[in-house]
Amino acid sequence: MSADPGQEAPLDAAAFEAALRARGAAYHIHHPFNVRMAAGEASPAEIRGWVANRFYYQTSIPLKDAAVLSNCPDRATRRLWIARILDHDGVGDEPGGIESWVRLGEAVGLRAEELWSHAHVVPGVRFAVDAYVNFAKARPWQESVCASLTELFAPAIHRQRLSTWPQHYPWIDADGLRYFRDRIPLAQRDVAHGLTVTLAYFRTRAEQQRALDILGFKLDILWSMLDVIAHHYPPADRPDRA
Ligand code: AHQ
Repeated sequence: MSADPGQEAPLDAAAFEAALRARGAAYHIHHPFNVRMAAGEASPAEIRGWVANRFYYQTSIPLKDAAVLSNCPDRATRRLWIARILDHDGVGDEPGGIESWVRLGEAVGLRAEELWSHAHVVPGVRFAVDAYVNFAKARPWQESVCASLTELFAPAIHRQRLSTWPQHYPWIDADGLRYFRDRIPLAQRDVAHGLTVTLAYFRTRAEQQRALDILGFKLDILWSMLDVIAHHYPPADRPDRA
C-alpha cells in the first residue's frame, strides 16, 4: 500500500536534482523546428524569423530578472542575481548579450532597428514571453529561480548551434554566433546558483513536485515559442502548411 501522496518522503538532493534534469526530455532542443534547424533544413526566412522572435525573449530576460530582484529580500542573493541583468544589458565597456543578439540579427540579414522594433514578433511568442515575466513578478523569487533552470539544458543547444550553423548556414557570418559561445559559461554559472537555491527551498515531496511543475511550465514556454514560430514561418518547401 503506497503512502498517502501528501505524506511521501521527500527525494534526497541527488534524486531531486536527477528528477529536474530528467525534465530535459521536454527541452526545446527536441522541438521539430529546432531539429530541422540543426539539420540545416531551415530557410533564411525561418532563421530570420527565429532570431527576431527570440530577440523579444532575450530583451525580456533582464525585465524578468529585475522582477526576481524586486521580490528578493536577501542581499547575498541579489548580489549574485544582478549579474544576470548586466550579462544581458551590458555594463561599462561590455556591450552585453542583447548587443550580441543584435549582431546575430545583422548576420542573418536583419537590421538592428528591425529587431528593436519587435515588428516580427508573433502574438504567441509575445504571449509566452510575457507569461514568464509576469510569473517572475507574481511568484516568490525562489520559484522564478527554479523556472530559470531550463538553462540546465542550454549549453547543449548552444554547442549544437556552434557546431551545425557554420556547416549548414555558411551565409551567416560566424561572428554572429558569439552570443551562443559567450552564453555557455554564463549559463553554467547561473545554473549552479539556481540549483543551490532550488534544492534548498523545495523541501517536502509536494514542494519538490511544485518545482518540477514550475520547470515544466518554463519548458512549455520555450516549446510553445517554437510552435508558433514554426507555424508562422513554414518551410519554404511547404508554404501551404497551416
Ligand atoms: O540566452 C538565454 C538566456 O540568457 C536565458 C536565461 C535563462 C532564464 O533566466 O530563464 N534562460 C535562458 C535561455 C537562453 N537561451 C535559450 C536558447 O535556446 O538559446 C535557452 C533559455 C533557457 O534554457 O531557459
